Amino acid sequence: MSINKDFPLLKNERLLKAARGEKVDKLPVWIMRQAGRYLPEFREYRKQHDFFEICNNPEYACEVTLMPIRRYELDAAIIFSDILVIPQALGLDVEMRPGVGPVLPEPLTLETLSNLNTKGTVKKLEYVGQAINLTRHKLEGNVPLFGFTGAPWTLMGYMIEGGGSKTYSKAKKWLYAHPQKSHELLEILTQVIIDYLVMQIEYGAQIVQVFDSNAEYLNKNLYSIFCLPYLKKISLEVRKKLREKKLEEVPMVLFAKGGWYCLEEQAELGYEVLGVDWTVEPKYVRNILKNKNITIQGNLDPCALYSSKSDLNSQVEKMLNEFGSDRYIVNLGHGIYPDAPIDSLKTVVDVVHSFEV
Ligand code: 1CP
Repeated sequence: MSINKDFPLLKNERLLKAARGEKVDKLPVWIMRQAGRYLPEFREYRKQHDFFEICNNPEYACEVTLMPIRRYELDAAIIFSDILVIPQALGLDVEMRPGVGPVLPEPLTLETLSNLNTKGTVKKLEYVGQAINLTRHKLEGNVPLFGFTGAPWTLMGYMIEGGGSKTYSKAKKWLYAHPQKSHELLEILTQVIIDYLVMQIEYGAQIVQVFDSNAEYLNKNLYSIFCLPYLKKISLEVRKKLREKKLEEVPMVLFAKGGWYCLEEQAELGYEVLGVDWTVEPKYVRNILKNKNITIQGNLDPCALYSSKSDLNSQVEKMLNEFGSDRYIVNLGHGIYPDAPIDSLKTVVDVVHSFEV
């Protein structure tokens, strides 16, 4: 499959500038899960198409990616896909059940670990690259396009639990009882993630985010052993491979949800941007990360969108004042909920863009 690299000129560089630590005219804002069920047009589209059918078809994925961009003045698009396409490409079945979320009917076990299909995995994910390539063109340079992946530990969690979980105790059991097997799995995932991100960038992703949504179930000790080394390898190897392929480097974002217990360590992993959730105070974050050359992304509570317009206004303003406009990308502290009022997002974007930097 050929890659059309004759990309349109980027007209809004605000987000990439903030990621690189350069001055911006206005604060950049995007929203995790901005292409999702809170949008009536997305719900309508989902009536006609299965979740993974959208992911698999570059034209469908592109259409859904553009939905929030047409409706709001967001400063970035994020390609429509899911972190679970990696376990799928490794040979596990993943179903998206309405009202439940992702389900892996046959979760990974110690016995089936060696059955994972590790050959040609990224080739199987090239449809994501094609969706990225098409979308980058269709965006006409209006905003940059995010690629993304799940982090090794977060993917390991879904693969072993067979879906979302309240405790991730089955996956954590591996960490305590089977550390060698855990490392084996994390290493397999890390290798796929590296090549997957490089592929996304080659096809046109202008920035990439690593979602470690399940960091909150670990602690500093476990995160140091089972996450930090792999996250570092990902940032180093992606950049090395980009240089080897003579591709331009892009900023990398790490969002370790609930990973406040090792924020300082995250700053040493080679990511330009660190995402934080709403449970940490902006001042705490800025203080831990001062002089580290790190851009912060976050961290409005997704539930703040249920506030009245004037309350939401003041909460966003307070957050902007506390983070300050230096090296800051505005986002929620996690993905937007399906029942979020659609007007609230406009309020957030308006407050952010009228904030004096
Ligand atoms: O707009 C965007 O942000 C792009 C699309 C996107 C992204 C970045 C989707 C579409 N999923 C993701 C990432 C993703 N998927 C993460 C990391 C971010 C996060 O922590 O929220 C995770 C953990 C998943 C796994 C997943 N997929 C869940 C969570 C399950 C659980 O209990 O932990 C769910 C509910 C999904 C389904 C899903 N993915 C995306 C959408 C729009 C949906 C809703 C399903 C539907 O429309 O039927």
